[in-house]
Amino acid sequence: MEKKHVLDNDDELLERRTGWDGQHLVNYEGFWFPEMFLPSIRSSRNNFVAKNTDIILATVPKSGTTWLKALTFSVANRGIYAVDQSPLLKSNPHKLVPFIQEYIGDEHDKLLPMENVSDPRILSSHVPFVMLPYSVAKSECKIIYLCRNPLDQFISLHHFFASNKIEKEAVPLGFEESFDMFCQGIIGFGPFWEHMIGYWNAHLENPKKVLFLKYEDLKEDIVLNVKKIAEFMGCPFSEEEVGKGVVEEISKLCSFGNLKNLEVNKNGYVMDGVLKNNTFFRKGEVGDWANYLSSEMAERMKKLMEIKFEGSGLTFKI
Ligand code: PAP
Repeated sequence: MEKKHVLDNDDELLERRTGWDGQHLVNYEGFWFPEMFLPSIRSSRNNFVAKNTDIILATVPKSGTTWLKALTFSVANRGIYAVDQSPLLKSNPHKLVPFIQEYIGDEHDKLLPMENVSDPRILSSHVPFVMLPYSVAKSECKIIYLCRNPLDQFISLHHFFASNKIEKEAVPLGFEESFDMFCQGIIGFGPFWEHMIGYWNAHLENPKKVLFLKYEDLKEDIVLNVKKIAEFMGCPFSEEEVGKGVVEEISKLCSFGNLKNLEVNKNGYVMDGVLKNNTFFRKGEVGDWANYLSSEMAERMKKLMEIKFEGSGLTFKI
């Protein structure tokens, strides 16, 4: 993918690797980032000014970002758009809730105008907790974090990279080598365990600031979780809304089956024409990993999770 790299001189010293799909990764403050995004991530870290009313969606890639964007957008705007008039019917959720770096990037980025975003602003990011814009910690804005069991996350990533071919000329590594890199934590925004534990600890420290959600829980009971999200966002559903079935309507609007089958999501691209809309809607299931990973690979991951999450209290339904 073509994008100007604007790195400082000292950045020459940073450790670099080629990701399994050919993307250039760079290690910055202990995390791996796609090199093309690092300048804008650092720029937004310094320059983004959070408002107290902002809602920041933070996710490990492929853990349900698109779903969370659709849900929070619908919850926040339910007084403005009836479900059958929702902008989600005409726009991919990533268009409605862009990443912070799409507004505040580096000087070479084509930026979206921040002044057009109405309050409460819903913005998103894949960066680890420690790399969030500095103003986020200083303001009263809230963070909704969503993650997913790493086995399914890996399978989802694997398909996403194969379908999008972000580095057109690269020959991707094989499945087992890719899995090995993932287990070593060498993946954009990884290691996944550091990413999850960073937000998990932030949530434990201040649950009013950071809501911690898991994809598997949303799949198990979306209505309960949509209510939880609305409460956390400061706009709980009234008894009247609950009685009218608004929570169920929003859940259905944002469901995998509904979004996947919309014309807008079957066609077109996001992120400057690089990522196909339809690649954000593949299977949407828990446990698809069992169709791809050998029992040895699954065992390796389960052991890794045991070690990395030990004592944290963080567990996943797989
Ligand atoms: P991103 O982080 O690059 O934006 P993200 O949306 O987190 O991607 O991940 C896509 C995954 O969420 C896909 O999972 P799969 O590969 O295992 O199928 C996609 O199918 C799933 N997904 C997208 N929308 C929904 C939804 N509305 N409900 C449930 N799962 C969804």
